[in-house]
Amino acid sequence: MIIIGELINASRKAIKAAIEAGDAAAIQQVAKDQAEAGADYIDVNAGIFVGQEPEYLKWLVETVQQVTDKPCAIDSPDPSAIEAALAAHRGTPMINSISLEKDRYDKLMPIIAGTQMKVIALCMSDDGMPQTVDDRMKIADTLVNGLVKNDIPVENIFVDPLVQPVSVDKAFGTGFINAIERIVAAFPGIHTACGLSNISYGLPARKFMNQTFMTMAIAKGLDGAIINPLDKKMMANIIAAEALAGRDNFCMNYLKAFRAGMFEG
Ligand code: THG
Repeated sequence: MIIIGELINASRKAIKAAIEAGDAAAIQQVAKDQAEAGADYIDVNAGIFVGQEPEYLKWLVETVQQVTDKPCAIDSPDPSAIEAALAAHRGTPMINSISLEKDRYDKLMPIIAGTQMKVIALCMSDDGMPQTVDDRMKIADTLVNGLVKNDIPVENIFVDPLVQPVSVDKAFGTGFINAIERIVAAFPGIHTACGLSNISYGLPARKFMNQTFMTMAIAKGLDGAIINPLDKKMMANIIAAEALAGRDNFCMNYLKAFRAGMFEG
């Protein structure tokens, strides 16, 4: 599982305050904690700051990279904010995300074409949120073909079928899970990703719902997720589910995690 740490997001109170105060140490602590807990990428999102998003996103990238070698997942719907953050990024980041929304697609594609960056392809278009699995597949097909034509290797594409809250519509859980199964079958070598905790929005005991949903998604082939890596039960659950799904030769990762004490407490 490719873990993208979700915690440096300005929609969270402490992060918003740290950005406004220019408190680099506070941001850096959250970056270090997530890297140590097993994050492969550190998501950075300054989306609530309309007008200042490019400047703040760039600052977040610089600030995070001063304390960790883990690359960032640059999280914005605005191609100019992504471009500003990219200019500051060392190494190979993840772009979060491109979608089929015309303006976003047309502006972002030339920035990423021919590069080795990882790219999240979000199943969203100008027609709004996809409703059915077929809607998602249609968008995914157009996005993946467009990215490959622009010399993004299929192994660097992470399709995100969009997790929506199961409290809003009981079909949203299975809709997502079935889309993962179809995407993995349709595009050999592709990766998948999602903002997993959207599933539990509006419900109590969110961590419990998130952990269980993760297990269901792993069974269908999910191999990337934007999550809270400080949730120890979630991290242990991922290790166990991947072994059970046949993605851990001789349960080596599972045994290693056990020896490291991941299943205690
Ligand atoms: N797809 C893609 N990118 C995304 C999303 C997606 N980026 C944004 C969002 N959705 C995913 N990021 C978050 C970040 C924080 C939270 C949820 C989704 C969140 N955090 C808890 C809080 O602030 O209270 C803390 C988590 C915890 O303690 O367990 O809710 O769908 N491509």
